[in-house]
Amino acid sequence: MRLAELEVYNQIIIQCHDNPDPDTIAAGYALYKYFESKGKEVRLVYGGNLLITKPNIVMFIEALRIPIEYIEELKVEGLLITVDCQYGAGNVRHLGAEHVAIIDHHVQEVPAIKLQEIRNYLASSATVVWDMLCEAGYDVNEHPDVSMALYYGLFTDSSSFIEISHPLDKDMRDSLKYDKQLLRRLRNAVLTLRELEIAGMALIRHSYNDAHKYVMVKAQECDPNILGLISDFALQVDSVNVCIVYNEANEGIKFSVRSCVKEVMANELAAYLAGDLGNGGGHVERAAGFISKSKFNELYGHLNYDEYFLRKLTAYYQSFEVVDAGKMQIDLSKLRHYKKIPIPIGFVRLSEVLPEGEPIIIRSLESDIERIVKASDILIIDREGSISLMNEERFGTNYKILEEPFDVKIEYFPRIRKQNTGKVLYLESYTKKCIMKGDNTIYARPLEKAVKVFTVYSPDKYKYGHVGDYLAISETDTNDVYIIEQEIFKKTYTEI
Ligand SMILES: [Mn+2]
Repeated sequence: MRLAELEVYNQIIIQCHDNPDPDTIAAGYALYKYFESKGKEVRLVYGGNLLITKPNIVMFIEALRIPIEYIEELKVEGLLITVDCQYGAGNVRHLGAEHVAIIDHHVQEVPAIKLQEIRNYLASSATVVWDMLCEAGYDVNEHPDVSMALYYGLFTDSSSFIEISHPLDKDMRDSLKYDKQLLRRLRNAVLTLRELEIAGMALIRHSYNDAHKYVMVKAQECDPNILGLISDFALQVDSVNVCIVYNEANEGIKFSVRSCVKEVMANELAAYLAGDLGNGGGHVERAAGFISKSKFNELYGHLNYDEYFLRKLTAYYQSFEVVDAGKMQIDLSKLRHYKKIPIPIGFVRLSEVLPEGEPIIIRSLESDIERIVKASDILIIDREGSISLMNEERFGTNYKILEEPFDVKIEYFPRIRKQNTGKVLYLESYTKKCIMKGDNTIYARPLEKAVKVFTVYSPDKYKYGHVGDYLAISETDTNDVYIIEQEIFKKTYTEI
C-alpha cells in the first residue's frame, strides 16, 4: 500500500493501540504530520481503559508536543488508520468506520483488508511508516520532531536497538536525526518504582534447567524493556547459558531471549519459540519475540504460558544435531551426487560506482560488511539478496558476464552506505548478470533431523538447517559442509 492511496480522503483519524507505547505514538504522529502537510483534517487518538501515565511516554508527548487525544467514543467520517495494531483486534478500541487502513509490524491477526501495510519482519511500526514516507518523497529529516519520534519508536521497540536485525531498521536508525539530550532524558525515565519491584520479584521466582543451563522467568505486566533488563542480568549468572523472560500484555505475550553460547543463537531461538503464533528475532546474543494471544488460545488454549515455553524449550533442545565442519567425518555413502544448474546472479564492480579507498558499509538482508573499496572488488548478489565479495581474478575464473541488467525482485536489495557522509547508494541500476562457469558438483542429502552447521568459513556462527533442507558437501573439498534450503536446492540442483 502507498500513502498516496490514502490521500483520497480529506478527513483522517489515526488510532494508536490501547495503552499506547512510544512506537504506536511515533508512527501515528509521523503519519499525522504527513497528512497535515497534505492539507488533510487529521486527528491522532487512542482509547482503552487507561490514560497514558508512564513517565517516559508523558515526557515524549510533551517534549515533541504530540497532539494525541484520548477518546471514549468517536464517529469516524472519512478514513480510520490503526497504527501498530490491527482494526478488529483486541488491543485497540473498536470504532465504527466505513473506510479502514492498517499499518503495523505484528503478525496478521485479522482477515486481510485492501488498505493494509503489515510488515512483521520489521522491529517497529515506526520503520514501516518511515519507509512509506521515504517512498512518498517526504524528507523526514526536515521535520526534526517527526524524525526524533520515529527514532524513539524504534529505540523502545528494539530494546535500545539491541534486537534489530532487518536492514531497513538499520537504515532508519543510521539516517534519522535525533535529539541526543532528549533521548538521554527519556532513557532514564523508563522505570517506575513499581516496575523496579516487578523486576526484583521476577528474579526471585525464576526456574532453572540444569541439563541445558537455561533459566526461565515470568514477570508481571511491565514495560517490555524491563524484560530485556531482567534477562541481561540473569545471563550473567555463571551457570546460566540461555535466558528467557516473558510476560503477559494485553494483546499477547512478550518475551526476551539471551544466549552466551555459540550452539544457541538468541534470534533463532526467539523465532522458534514464537513459531506460527507470532514473531521473534534480533541478534545472536540478544533477541525478543511476541506471541499473539488469540492465536495461542486457538492452538494451545489448554496450556498455560509456562507450560508452553517449557514444552517448546524441551522440543527445541531435542530438535537438532550439531555439525562442526572440518572436525568430523561425514559418511558420504548416504549422500547423492548433484550438479548445480547454472542460474544467473548479479554482480557490481565496486570501482565503477565508488572511488578506491572509500570506506563503506555494504548492507544486505543477512549482514553488514564494512569495507575500504579496492579497485578489484566485485560484489556478488544472489537471487535471495545475499552478498559476497571476491576479487576480479577469482570472478573472471569462475563467472561469465552476461551483458544484461539483473532485474530480480528481492525483499531488500543490497545498498551501500558511505561511512564518511552517510549517503546511501542504491545498487539496483548498477547490478548486471553473470553466470557460473563449468560444473559445480556436490554430495547432498535431505535432513531428517534439524542440524546446526558450523562451516569452516564461519566457525562461531551456525547455519540452521530445517528438516527437509539439504546437507551439502563440496566434491572437491569435503571439509566444505553447508546447508542449502529446500526451495533453493530444488530450483538449483539436479541429480547426476
Ligand atoms: Mn510496535
